[in-house]
Amino acid sequence: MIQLPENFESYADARKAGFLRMKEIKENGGKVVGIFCTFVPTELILAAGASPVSLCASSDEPIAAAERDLPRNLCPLIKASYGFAKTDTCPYFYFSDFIVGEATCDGKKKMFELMNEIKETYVMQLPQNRDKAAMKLWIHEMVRFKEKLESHYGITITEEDIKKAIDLKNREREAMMDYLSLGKLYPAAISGYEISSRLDGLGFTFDTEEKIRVIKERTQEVIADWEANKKRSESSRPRILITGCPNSGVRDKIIKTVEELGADVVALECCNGVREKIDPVRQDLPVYEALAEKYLNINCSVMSPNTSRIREIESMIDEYRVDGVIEIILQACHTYSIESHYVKKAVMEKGKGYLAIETDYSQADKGQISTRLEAFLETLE
Ligand code: BJ8
Repeated sequence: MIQLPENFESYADARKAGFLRMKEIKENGGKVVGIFCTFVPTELILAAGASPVSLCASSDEPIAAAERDLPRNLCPLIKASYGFAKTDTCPYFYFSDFIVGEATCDGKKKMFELMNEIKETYVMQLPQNRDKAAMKLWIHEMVRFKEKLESHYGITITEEDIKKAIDLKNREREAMMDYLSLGKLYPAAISGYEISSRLDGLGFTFDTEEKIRVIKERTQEVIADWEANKKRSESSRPRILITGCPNSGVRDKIIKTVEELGADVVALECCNGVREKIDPVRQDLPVYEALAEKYLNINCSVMSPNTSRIREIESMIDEYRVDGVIEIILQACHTYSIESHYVKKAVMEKGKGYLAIETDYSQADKGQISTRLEAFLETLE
């Protein structure tokens, strides 16, 4: 019999529903692996017959509890993720069989040591550049993670299982890229707020085929609507690219406000945008090599150097007809904060507007951010 947390009765209805849904999945034999980052090769989790679920937290609710163990001056994503684990208030953490972390930034890496005291947290040792030695290590980490899944579940994962999972995930990426590419349409066909919320929400749908179906259906709907209405207007709304740290916890404060102030968020160079989805896993290479190559090429600022991210932003500015770039930096995120130097330089050289916003998950700076966004958008008109 699977138990609910002790303080379950005190939870709000939506959270109770999340717990009950997960409990049912587990009671029906579902396997769930909690993940934090796009560097985790979800193909291997699927090949083990399990479902990956993202635990990257976006609420400030558990931060006070986290700050009893972690420094206050730390990224809110790390504090919130740990806080949910510590307070047993996230159904996905609670019901995960184990957690997979990865050695990305220092804060996350060290937080995983503390998290491991709450629930088993397996850490993949991500190399931080893309040379031959890094590739060799990362291939080894792919095999080691496959072996971890095998020993945890007492199963054997075959290359055939992995190939099938690669095919499935590539189809999911293609569907999501088509959806994200709606931002290339002019005038804008869809709100960036919708794109980013929908993609985050789909992280909690465990059936990948269902995810693909839902996202394709919405893409077709948006195209049909745009075709029917496009002659309506030449849009004068500035077109914005969002880049930087994961934005789920600050989406309302920034992306929604930008759109309410009269601009269109058309491009998302971030982890709930194109960053992980842009490259498929090659199907003409041995599976571990193919997975290692794909995941090592993710343009996260923890990689050094990370010039491919800057090149990607430059080409997205052209493809999505972008007027201005807004970079989101979560408080105390050193890697994105330092890399913003190169982002700003590249954007300015293309003659576009650039604004960096450093923030956390609180609402304290909401008014100030809104004023800065308004002033920035005026410069783009
Ligand atoms: S692939 S962006 S999800 S590491 S946790 S680096 S914000 S200080 S989240 Fe990330 Fe993976 Fe990269 Fe994406 Fe900064 Fe905070 Fe670290 Fe962060």
